[in-house]
Amino acid sequence: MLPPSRRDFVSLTLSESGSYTNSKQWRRQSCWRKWKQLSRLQRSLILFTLMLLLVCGIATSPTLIGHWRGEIRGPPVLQNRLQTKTNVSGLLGVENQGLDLKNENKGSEGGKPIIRFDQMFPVFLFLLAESRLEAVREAFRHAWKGYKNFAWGHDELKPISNSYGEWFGLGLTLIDALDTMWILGLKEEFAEAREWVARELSFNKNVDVNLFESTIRILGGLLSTYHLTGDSMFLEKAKDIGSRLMPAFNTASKIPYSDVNIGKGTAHPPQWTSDSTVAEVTSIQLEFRELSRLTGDPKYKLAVMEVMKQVHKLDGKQDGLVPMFINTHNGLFTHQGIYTLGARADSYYEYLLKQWIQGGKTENELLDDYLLAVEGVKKNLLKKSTPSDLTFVGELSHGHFSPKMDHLVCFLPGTLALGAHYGLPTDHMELAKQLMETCYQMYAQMETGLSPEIAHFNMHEGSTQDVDVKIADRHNLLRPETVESLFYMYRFTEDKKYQQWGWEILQNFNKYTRVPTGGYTSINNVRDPANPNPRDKMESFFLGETLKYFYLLFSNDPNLISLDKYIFNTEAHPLPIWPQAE
Ligand code: DMJ
Repeated sequence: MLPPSRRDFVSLTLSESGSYTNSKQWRRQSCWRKWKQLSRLQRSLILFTLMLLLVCGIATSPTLIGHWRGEIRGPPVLQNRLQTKTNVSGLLGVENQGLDLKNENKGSEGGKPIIRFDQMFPVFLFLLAESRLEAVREAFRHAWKGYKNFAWGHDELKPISNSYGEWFGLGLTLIDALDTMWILGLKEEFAEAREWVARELSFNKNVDVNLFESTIRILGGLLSTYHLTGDSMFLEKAKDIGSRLMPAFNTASKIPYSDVNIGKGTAHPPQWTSDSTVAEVTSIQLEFRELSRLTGDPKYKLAVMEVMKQVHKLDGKQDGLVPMFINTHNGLFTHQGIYTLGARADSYYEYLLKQWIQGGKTENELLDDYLLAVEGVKKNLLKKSTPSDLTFVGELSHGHFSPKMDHLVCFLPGTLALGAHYGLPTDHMELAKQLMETCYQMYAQMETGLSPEIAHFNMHEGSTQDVDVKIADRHNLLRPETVESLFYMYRFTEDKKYQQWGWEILQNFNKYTRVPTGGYTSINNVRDPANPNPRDKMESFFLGETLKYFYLLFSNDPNLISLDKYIFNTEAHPLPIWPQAE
């Protein structure tokens, strides 16, 4: 599908038709013109290959190898990278090939110099990382091109029809993408988007917005961009949307309604119910707590912490696992008996841990609820698949176990790893590693190499494949959760296999979801590489989250949004961890 997109990556033709003049000068000009016509990624890949050849050439040159022996010299940044701990053999797949990677035999043997692989590979890894980072920047620019040309200032790009879709009418993709551009170093794109926010973005609109979605994408995006840039314009916008969302909390129970009219200052539940979703009302806390800290006005924090207090005390949990709905009139759980780590419950668990970290690890109720829930997952939802023994997280429905796992659940390995980094039990990290493998297999076992929205795991003896996908679940929405977890796993383990898995996934996004005229699209069928069937929608989280996490995954710099200084909200917007004193 979308074959022309490959042109952006591979079509490099330097041969000329015979009808032109043959002079050397013309050929030089022609080559130069061709070179200028290439995309940055193409140029980087060519340069990368040439450098690699050069490095290999030096490595195998007996005269040069002597000079090379001892230490590799280079700019400080390169020297730093060279010290990075690496698992080179895993990355290159050269185990058992007899290469002396550690090269215990330094110096020469019988007069012949020995190749210093331990010194050569770091150079290779540095170049590899740089080319992957550039590939993410290129993917972002391509997505941005579509948004800019066909959807500028609107919520979402429809890349197949070259048009746009509105949800809230607030430039959702542009706001979600602001801090990604900043982190990727895309200065021009960022400056243009900043101008739009400053001049065009107005929240004084008669429009209903979903409290959760606008909090995590808009409020979260503006707050994180304010922190990264120090530009107070973003803080002013954040205050504006934050205060306009507050009417949602005017309910009998203080459990907020799902929808707010930010122009009129009114709020209401969805038309068909007076319930709100548990994940939604418990995943707005990082943002509102931060808004209180920045403004000095406690009303935001008080409103969201009241929700946490009530949910903490509520009956109806099973071993720390929460139902999916909560009533805004009486504040009780409804539709009890179904427990999942997927849609409608997922980020409740994520925000328990993240609030505890944000607040300086002092709010014990949050930690207790998180630890209890992890035990609840282990006891009720964890099983192994057949034939590969993959550990997966299923669902419980009125006591009956279902081997169904949403792609959304793939946030969990990253969250477990984050908790272990902050001193929680080491078996959380072990579980994170197992679940990470499973989430990767949800991609690798599909014909397109892209995960479906929902997988069903086989548990019966004699199964030949671990993952089954129902026809209605075969879509892929460009979701971030697996890439997000790969990022955490790589940061904490430095195991290169996680970067390699992410690289495979990025290539498959490029192969099956990239649209030649600009943008990436959701697809309907991850099992049919011949016809993945595009959906004509690029979700804002593809730019806000997926591409950002790819970039952070491929970076070897742990200080690029340090996990000791920032906590990511559930839309991948980094917010500061509060100084201990507060
Ligand atoms: C995003 O809006 C957030 O990550 C949310 O927590 C879950 N859904 C999407 C991405 O899948």
